Amino acid sequence: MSDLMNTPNPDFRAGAIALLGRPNAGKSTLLNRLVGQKIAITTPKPQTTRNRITGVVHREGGQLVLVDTPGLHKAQSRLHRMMVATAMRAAEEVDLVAFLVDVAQGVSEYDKVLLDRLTKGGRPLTILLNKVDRVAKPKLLPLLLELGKRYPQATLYPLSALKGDGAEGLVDLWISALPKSPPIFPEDQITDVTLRFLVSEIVREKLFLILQEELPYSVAVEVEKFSEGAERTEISATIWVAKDNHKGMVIGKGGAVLKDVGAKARADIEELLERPVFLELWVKVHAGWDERGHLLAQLGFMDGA
Ligand SMILES: Nc1nc2c(ncn2[C@@H]2O[C@H](COP(=O)(O)OP(=O)(O)OP(=O)(O)O)[C@@H](O)[C@H]2O)c(=O)[nH]1
Ligand SMILES: [Mg+2]
Repeated sequence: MSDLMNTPNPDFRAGAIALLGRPNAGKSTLLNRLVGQKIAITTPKPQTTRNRITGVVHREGGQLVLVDTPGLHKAQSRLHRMMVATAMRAAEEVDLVAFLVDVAQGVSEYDKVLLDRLTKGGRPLTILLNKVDRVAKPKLLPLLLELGKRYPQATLYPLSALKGDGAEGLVDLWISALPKSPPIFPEDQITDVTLRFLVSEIVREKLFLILQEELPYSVAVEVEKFSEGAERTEISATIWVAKDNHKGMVIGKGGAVLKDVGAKARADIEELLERPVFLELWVKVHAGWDERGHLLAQLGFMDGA
């Protein structure tokens, strides 16, 4: 290492920022965009993210530790109550809170309840008006005025997480708002999640994209074997479903659905690991897994509900 790299920069800034908002607002898309790599799965379906996922943005003058969270909604099942609790907890453990709003949807009454609560939390708040690529500019103005009036202490920032418009400016804005601090993560680390977790999420993303209606919400994926062979990485994963009749639906006629999930997941996993992958998928029933504490814990959900 050169002397330059060993000399701490006294003006370096670093801190944690939680990404909160309703399901589908674009939190995971923003995380991936700012980190510059896909570490969180994203789908057009709400309630995609189930865990908190940390992504690290490294810049010359600072470091952002972004915490992606499950979408905030009026949760029904135990799993979903745990997801919401995870997100609200994240808001208490960071230096700054970002709340994403889908501008094509506008600000709902529920958004306002959440924003009212977050402004009372005492942390600096950025309201991100996401998906600006989906609306004409003049339509943004009433939203900006309404939010500006109701939350004068918040910073309002329009952007498109998908297209990237405004992304780099946001990084600069956030770095300047964080406390002076040495880097929290080493320069080569972009996330805190394991490869096993990333692999299980890739499989779940394909299930979310391929399965219809409510079915994606009743599946969970657990990687049981992950071994680096000489030629290829061998992975075996279980897809848990909550009901007997779901099993057949996940497998499909002649195994067609599962084959499709497996092929698409394998392609992404090979890209992630940069080597050939053998992927084996099993479908197992665990009645009501999304209500059962021990399986939820086994699948990596904290019991807070
Ligand atoms: N047009 C447009 N679409 C976007 C933008 N940001 C996200 N999306 C899309 O919105 C959908 C939801 O994005 P996600 O990033 O999964 O949303 P999320 O907030 O993480 O959702 P949950 O994990 O369910 O809470 C996906 O289809 C994204 O491609 C944007 O700036 N513009
Ligand atoms: Mg998400």
